[in-house]
Amino acid sequence: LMVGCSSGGNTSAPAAGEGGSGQAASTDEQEIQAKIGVVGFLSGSGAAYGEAQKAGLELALGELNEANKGKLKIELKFEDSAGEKEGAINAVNKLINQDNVVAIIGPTLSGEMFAAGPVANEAETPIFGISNTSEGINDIGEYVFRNSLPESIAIPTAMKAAVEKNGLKKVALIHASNDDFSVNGYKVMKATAEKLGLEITGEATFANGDVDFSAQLTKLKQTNPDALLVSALYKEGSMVVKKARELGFTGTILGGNGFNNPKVFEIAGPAAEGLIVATPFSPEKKDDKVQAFVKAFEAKYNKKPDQFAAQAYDSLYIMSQSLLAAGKAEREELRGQLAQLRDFTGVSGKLSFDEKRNPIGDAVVVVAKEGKFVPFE
Ligand code: MET
Repeated sequence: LMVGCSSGGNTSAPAAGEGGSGQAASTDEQEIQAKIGVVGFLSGSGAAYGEAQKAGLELALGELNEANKGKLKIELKFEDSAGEKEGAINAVNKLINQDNVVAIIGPTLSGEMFAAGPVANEAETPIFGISNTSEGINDIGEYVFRNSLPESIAIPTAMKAAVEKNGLKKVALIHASNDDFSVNGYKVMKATAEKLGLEITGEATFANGDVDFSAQLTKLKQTNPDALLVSALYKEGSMVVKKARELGFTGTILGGNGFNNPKVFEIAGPAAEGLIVATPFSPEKKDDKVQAFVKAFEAKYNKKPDQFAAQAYDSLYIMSQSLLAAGKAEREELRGQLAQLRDFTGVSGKLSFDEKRNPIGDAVVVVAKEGKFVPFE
């Protein structure tokens, strides 16, 4: 295993782990140099998730390096996993062994974290999920953290609201069977439907990469549900929504975390109207911190941030706070500080962490209206 020690290798600060004693000079006043790796779904069918995350991280990076001048300088090293387990494993290995990062943010998908998290955990390097919403992420090991609200909190919130306001009694479920996140979301949807006493009229699956959903949706429509519950990533999920409307389904459509990206409106077009999802972040929230973030994000990127940008932004603030508390950029000390996090208020809301480092927080329910998500009320 590599030494659990890191400082920016290409800065003027003494670089640990590159020969010599590996010890940074211990002048109290010295600026901490922290190199953090990021593994994101930056190309391929879910690239908009990774792009949003990169944008949120880079905005936070600029703000933090300015605010912490003389105390802490963070450098981010981005790696593209293309949403593939293999890609995530390779990226994590490279960041840990070649780039000698102090911690890793990402990867984007829960399935990628299930594959690459154990690698980081084994190498005793903190790895911090910013969008992994499946059950079981933190069970990978004690070096694994996340600030993303699990589906088990978000989906029931959305379903309860939809049942109350739209009077649902019968639901049909469809999900991507080859994606860990989509499978977990489907399980939560099914368990919640049972708990709420809803009748399940039918179920269907598809695979990521599919483009034709007519057979499944025709069959589900014939079971006459009040609502269609969709657990998928944005690309396939948006095509499912579009097709369901084309086939004449007029009931409620409710989706999981995968739909929290503006790509939904590009792909589904007007068919997105009425789509219900839960999210821990809404750029419309009347909160000073949220509005300051939205303003800074719009100034830099000329668009509004989505949930993925917000959680990415918050994660770097958590890293910065923990690195400053640790007083050095070392993996073990950083892990210790991250593990002590009990609550954190960021732009994606107030989070508490349970004894397994799982975030607990509130989701807001939003509905698609004229090309954007607005509060469902
Ligand atoms: N929430 C997803 C997951 O946990 C990733 C981002 S959007 C679908 O895999």
